[in-house]
Amino acid sequence: MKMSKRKFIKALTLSPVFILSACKFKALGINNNFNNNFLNNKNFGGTKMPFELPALPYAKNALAPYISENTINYHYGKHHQAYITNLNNLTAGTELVNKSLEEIIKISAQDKSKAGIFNNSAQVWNHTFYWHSMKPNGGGKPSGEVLQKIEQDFGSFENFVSEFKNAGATQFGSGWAWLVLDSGKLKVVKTGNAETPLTTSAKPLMTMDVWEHAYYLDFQNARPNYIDTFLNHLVNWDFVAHNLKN
Ligand code: MN3
Repeated sequence: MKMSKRKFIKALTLSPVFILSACKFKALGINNNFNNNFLNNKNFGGTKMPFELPALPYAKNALAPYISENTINYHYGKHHQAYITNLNNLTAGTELVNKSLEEIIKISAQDKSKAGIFNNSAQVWNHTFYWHSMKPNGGGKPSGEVLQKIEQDFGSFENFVSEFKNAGATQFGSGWAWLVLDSGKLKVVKTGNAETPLTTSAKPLMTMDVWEHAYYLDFQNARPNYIDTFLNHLVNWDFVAHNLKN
């Protein structure tokens, strides 16, 4: 489990060359290869500070009309970037220099004096994970092993949908809804603010940002419409399948 998270962290920044080859895979319709190559690629850095805003796995307008380019410009370009800038500023010259993002999250989670570092490092990780939890033409019912596992652990896909919707809708204020693997079983959990399952025994499989900045420009205050849209049109089940296996 530790290795797979590390692999993911190593995938936080994409080289332009890799984006091109990823697009080629996508054009060929080899989505699984695309994901595996992306997530397993160890040849790019970004695991240690100064951290950089990782490339999006799709164009900024690729999730439209469900999530607009305008939302991505603010959410990715401003909010995600701000967490990265804050994290670099807060850790510069401290003992956390040269720690990986995941190490910084785990260390700062246990130290109340490092709350600012925790909030920003976890938000960097959570957002990168969120961008990968979506894809153009995503959503709907998964197939294969993911569907089988969901039906096994939730009773039915409809039960999963209902639990996930409920988690997103009832997270009071800002936070996240997650599909995680905990002791071999799929579970839906919600976390407040920057909290992340990374600091628990559960392995994150996909996440949905329910901070207002994730949906306000496109859905105003209608969080339930955003949640429905996420489930029906955006979830990247290939990413879930990959995380489940690795
Ligand atoms: Mn956000």
